Amino acid sequence: MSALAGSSLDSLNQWVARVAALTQPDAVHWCDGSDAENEALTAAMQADGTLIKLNEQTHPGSWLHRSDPEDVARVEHLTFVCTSDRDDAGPNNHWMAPADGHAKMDALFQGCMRGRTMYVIPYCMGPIDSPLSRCGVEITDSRYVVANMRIMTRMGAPALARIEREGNFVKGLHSTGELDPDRRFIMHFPEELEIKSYGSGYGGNALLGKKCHALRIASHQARSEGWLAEHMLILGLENPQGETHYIAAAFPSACGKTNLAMLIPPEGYLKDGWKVTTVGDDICWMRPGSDGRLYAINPEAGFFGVAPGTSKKSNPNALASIQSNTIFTNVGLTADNQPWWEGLDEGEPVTDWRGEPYDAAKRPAAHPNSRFTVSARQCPSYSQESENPVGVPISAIVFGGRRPSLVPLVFEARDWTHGVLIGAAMGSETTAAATGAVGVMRRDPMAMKPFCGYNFADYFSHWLDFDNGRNQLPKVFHVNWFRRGEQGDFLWPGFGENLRVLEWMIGRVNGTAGAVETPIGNLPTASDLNLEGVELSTEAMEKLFGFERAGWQQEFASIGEYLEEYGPRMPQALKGEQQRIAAQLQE
Ligand code: GTP
Ligand code: SPV
Ligand code: MN
Repeated sequence: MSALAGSSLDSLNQWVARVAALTQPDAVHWCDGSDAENEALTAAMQADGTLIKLNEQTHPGSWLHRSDPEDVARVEHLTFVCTSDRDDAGPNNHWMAPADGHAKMDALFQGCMRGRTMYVIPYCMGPIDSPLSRCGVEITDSRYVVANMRIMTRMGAPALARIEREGNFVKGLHSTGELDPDRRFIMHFPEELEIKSYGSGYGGNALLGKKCHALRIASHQARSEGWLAEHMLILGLENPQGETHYIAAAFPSACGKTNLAMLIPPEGYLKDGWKVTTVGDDICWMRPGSDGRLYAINPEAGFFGVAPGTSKKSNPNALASIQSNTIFTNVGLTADNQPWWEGLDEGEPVTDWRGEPYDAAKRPAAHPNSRFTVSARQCPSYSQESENPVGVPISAIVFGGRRPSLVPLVFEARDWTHGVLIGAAMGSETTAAATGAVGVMRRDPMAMKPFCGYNFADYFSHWLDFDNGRNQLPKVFHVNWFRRGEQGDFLWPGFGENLRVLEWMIGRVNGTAGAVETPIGNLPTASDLNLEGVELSTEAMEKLFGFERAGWQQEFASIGEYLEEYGPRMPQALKGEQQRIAAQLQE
């Protein structure tokens, strides 16, 4: 495909020309998203070792990519939001003045594509014909990025046509550069709808449609346009009466979104006719419809999922999805070239993710943040509603994190303001999805700590504003699949069994399920949930369904301190809610 002429594409053509002049590639290729293009790119990557062919009998059309060992996760300490006013980025972001950010990045990009081809990738986040969707163009010198963007977004000619019609799009410039961690930055310019990413070829650092566009830039845009861009899965839950409720859930990175989105109900539920369908597993854009309900789309077209822990037992739908046409990044290999990771439950690794002979004493076979990239359509639970330009109406919003202590299995917010506080107060243990220590507790409001493109105080205000008397807002819940016992074991079986909790939520939405009021919200008793066939110890029952007043007093003091860190910009309604609950906890 060549650059199209036409007035609305002038800005695109001019930008591409400017970038080419700066980066000096040998060639410029406009991606059309065709099969022929993908085959040519894949062949070139096989030839230069970027992709390793997997066993064609067991995994047709699938590939292994090994990234640089120093480039295996998002880099939050090198991620910046560049707004004219520092306070607009907020204490939740690293900030640089836009002019300084551009200067820093342009110096890195200077001549960086010499000897390489520059790829221009037009893409659409969301169904091509949806008013909720937004377009972008990523320029990159990485063929691996092109191949992943082709799976993760609606990439190529139809997106370019929409950009031509609409005129505006997000500009993303990416180069793998030297892969030097000291020359690596992920820079966002939300006021200019622009992203510049240098020095990493990995996931959220490099596939700019994902976290950079669909969360950091989009959240900023959503605030001014009256919608929400969230780090949430979207699932459809169909009950035996054939009624479907859609649920959106925000869990931090590597805390269970993909798994919940693809849930297969336990035996008894299956027999009764319960069914879960998958609309999205990572990102959700939603906006009130004319009836006041929130309608959500998944801006993505594929899954960039965590490989370790994925098995027939834990997530059969994910495993079925990745039997063909999948790119695996940083997994191990079996003797007959099948992909392998910890928790797979079958096969034996012989080669680890760095390409060395597997030695359990040295390192795991798969990197803990190894991933699969696959089209959403390959998932057995894929929902046709993923293509609905209107989106799906959301009945419940769920927040959750990895909380080894204190936080019970599930509780319900009393109202929207309380729900926003529950989201704002979220905490979770860090995971391998970002570089840095793993297992450290931190506040991760609405699972957006690494992804909110503006000041959290303004973000919470924006959330509160949806309660305007006209909207029919979803019920809000908090879950914790990760509560541990004295022995350090998980007390709740999780995975498919999480359906029991979803059933209770829908019961609350329909007014049929019971709960007990406590200062932190409405908790089910063990008998409000269907626990038939689940073995829970006495300790598990107490910790999953109990309310620990003394611990919550401390937790609320800490939440109060956290809200204060944002100063006067933090909405009074949220601080008032925190104070009201803190006072009740003292009674
Ligand atoms: P990102 O793609 O990084 O945003 O992650 P995610 O939120 O989609 O997390 P994912 O579903 O991939 O799960 C991450 C890890 O948590 C995997 O190792 C899972 O096996 C594990 N996990 C998911 N659900 C559960 C659960 O219900 N219980 C327990 N104990 N572990 C779970
Ligand atoms: C996450 O870290 O939340 C992910 C993976 O979904 S990445 O694309 O690297 O952001
Ligand atoms: Mn994610």
